[in-house]
Amino acid sequence: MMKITILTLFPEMFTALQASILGRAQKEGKLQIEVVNIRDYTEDKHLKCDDYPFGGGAGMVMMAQPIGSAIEAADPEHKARRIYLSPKGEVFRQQKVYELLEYEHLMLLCGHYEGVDQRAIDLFIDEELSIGDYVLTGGELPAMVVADCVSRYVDGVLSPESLVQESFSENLLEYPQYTRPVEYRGLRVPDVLRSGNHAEIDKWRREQAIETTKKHRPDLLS
Ligand code: 4FM
Repeated sequence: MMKITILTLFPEMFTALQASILGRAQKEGKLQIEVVNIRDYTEDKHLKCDDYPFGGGAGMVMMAQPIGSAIEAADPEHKARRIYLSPKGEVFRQQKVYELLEYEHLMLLCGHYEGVDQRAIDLFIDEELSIGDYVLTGGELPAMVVADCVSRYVDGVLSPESLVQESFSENLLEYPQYTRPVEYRGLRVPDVLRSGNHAEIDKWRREQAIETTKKHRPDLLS
């Protein structure tokens, strides 16, 4: 059983994640996704969780206290791998998915505003990850991306067949797929795919995968 705890100021954003394919895995007891509202842990009488940045500048900074208290309540013995999602992190790639699968408990901290007080990161976080070079309004979508990628490999979430031939498994992008009908708006399914010759089909797919990779991701070939 894999456990993923998500710490956020916007817990409503995770209702979609609880449904869908991951919802089924949770009902079957293979996966547990726990969403924690950081605001429940503030010691401020007005429930404030952010404040102005020392040194000035735009926006607000998430306070260390509510984050620290929420993390310690959810993982008192520091058994979880504690991850902060932000554009400053190491870029999240498929290899990292396999590394994270070694942990029984993952904790994902979603940042907002102009960032998180650095002391919360220094004291409570094991690693900082970014899902890519763009700036979002918060770490909630990145946390869903990480939770979804990792959950696919949790025993019984997906069929093993769906996991064998996928992008990145051989450092190539996927070949094109077709289903019925044989002709749609003048475009026909390549004859080789209907030939029944599996050696030829494998050869065609490999060639297509190499061509797509050359065109869109030449960095993956070198
Ligand atoms: C933006 C968090 C600014 C903190 C955000 C600051 C993001 C990403 C992201 C929102 N997280 N990969 N890209 N988070 O944009 O992980 Cl200071």
